Amino acid sequence: MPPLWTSVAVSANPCGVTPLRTQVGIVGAGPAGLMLGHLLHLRGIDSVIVEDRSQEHVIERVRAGVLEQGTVDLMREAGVGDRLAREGMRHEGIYIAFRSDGRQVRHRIDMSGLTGGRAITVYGQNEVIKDLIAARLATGRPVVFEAEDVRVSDLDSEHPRIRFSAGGQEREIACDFIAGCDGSHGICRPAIPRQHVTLYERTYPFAWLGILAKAAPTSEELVYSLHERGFALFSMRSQEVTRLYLQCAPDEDLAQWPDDRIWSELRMRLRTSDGWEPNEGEITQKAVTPMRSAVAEPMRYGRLFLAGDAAHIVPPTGAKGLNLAMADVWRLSNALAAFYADGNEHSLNDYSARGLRRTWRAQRFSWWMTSMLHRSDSDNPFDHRRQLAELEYLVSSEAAMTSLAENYVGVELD
Ligand code: RFL
Ligand code: PHB
Repeated sequence: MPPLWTSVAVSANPCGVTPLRTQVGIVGAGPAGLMLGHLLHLRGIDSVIVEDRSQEHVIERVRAGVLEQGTVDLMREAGVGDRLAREGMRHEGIYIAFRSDGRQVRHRIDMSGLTGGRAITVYGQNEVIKDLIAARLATGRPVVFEAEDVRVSDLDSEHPRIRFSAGGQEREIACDFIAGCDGSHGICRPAIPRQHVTLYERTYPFAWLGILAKAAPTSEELVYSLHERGFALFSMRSQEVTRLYLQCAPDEDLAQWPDDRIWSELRMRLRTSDGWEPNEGEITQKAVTPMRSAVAEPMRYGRLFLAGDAAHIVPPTGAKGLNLAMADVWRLSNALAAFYADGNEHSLNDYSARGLRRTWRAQRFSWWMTSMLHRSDSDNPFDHRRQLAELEYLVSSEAAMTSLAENYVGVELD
């Protein structure tokens, strides 16, 4: 039988720290950790979320913008989709721009038409986080921000533990399970003994310089552009805020990028022959994001389950990271619910294999989008011609556009 949950403290351990008990200890309050806590709450399963940064920091971090249909549906069904329904911007197509017959041309891919009506929604990750924190606080279930020195142990026992200090006091939580939702630089994956996990990795020889600007978007849909000076992406956050990215060097020094230089480079890379270009405005945020692919196999060790960026990183060109994180925690919450219902471990045992199938599909797509749309110093003129030929084929073949569209809007949660 699964162990019974008790909210009272159990006996002190030899170190003198009185452990709390929970069913699922969650490390990390990003989209994965917060959504998992919420989905478990809906199933009546208790959790404690332990996050090492402040609540403000977690909310302010500027990241993803594109939610797949499955993520939007999941948020709605979980009761955290009201603001998303009101403020999210549904996009039924994207543009791909590249040089064709001597001109930079934008081509629309009708994603909804090619996928039986599926679409993506543009809604900032900050907004997702705000909605999930509000939902967590409303449940009264615990979430600890600014936890220091977070550690996990006893992962292959029936009671894995999370330890940390808060307010100068050492804390310990005895759990039935731990969910490692602590992102790519967290402590959970490194806590798995080396011989029990394999990391498959690839780094790219470029990065993205991303900005947020107070400027009304000039296109209703995203524009992914390959220019001879490198990749650029036009996106948005609202009717007043544009989000833009430029391919840059992985060690790019932001000090070398005053606002004028950023706008001039964006204009050059994004302007198309029909006269389209982004509006300019005050830049309110600038950051460089390195590009990396990584997959940890398996996504489980004993009673530790990895979810989201803790298990896999994708380059942002495919807009898949947050969506993969949501798919992981949906699957994990279902598996934990099945376990607590009747002790059935089948879905828990299947969690990693099913997650890895989805992850590798997203890895392939993200790698393909990245290599098709970026310039690399090691490329020669042959590679440039091949890239353009690939793009020409993409926008002239319904089969090729359908392949992009069905991967971009995302496959159903499975
Ligand atoms: P997160 O968001 O990194 O959250 C992990 C949380 O764990 C905390 N943490 C710890 N807590 C306790 N103890 C420790 N020792 C800890 N170490 C870390 C962290 O502070 C943090 O709060 O991972 P999660 O939840 O798996 O979510 C993943 C997503 O954040 C990520 O995949 C996306 O942002 C990726 N991504 C995109 N994904 C999309 O699906 N669509 C997009 O359009 C998209 N665009 C993007 C992106 C990522 C970007 N950057 C900056 C990497 C655009 C960019 C520029
Ligand atoms: C974003 O709006 O931040 C965004 C959009 C598309 C991507 C990545 C990021 O592929």
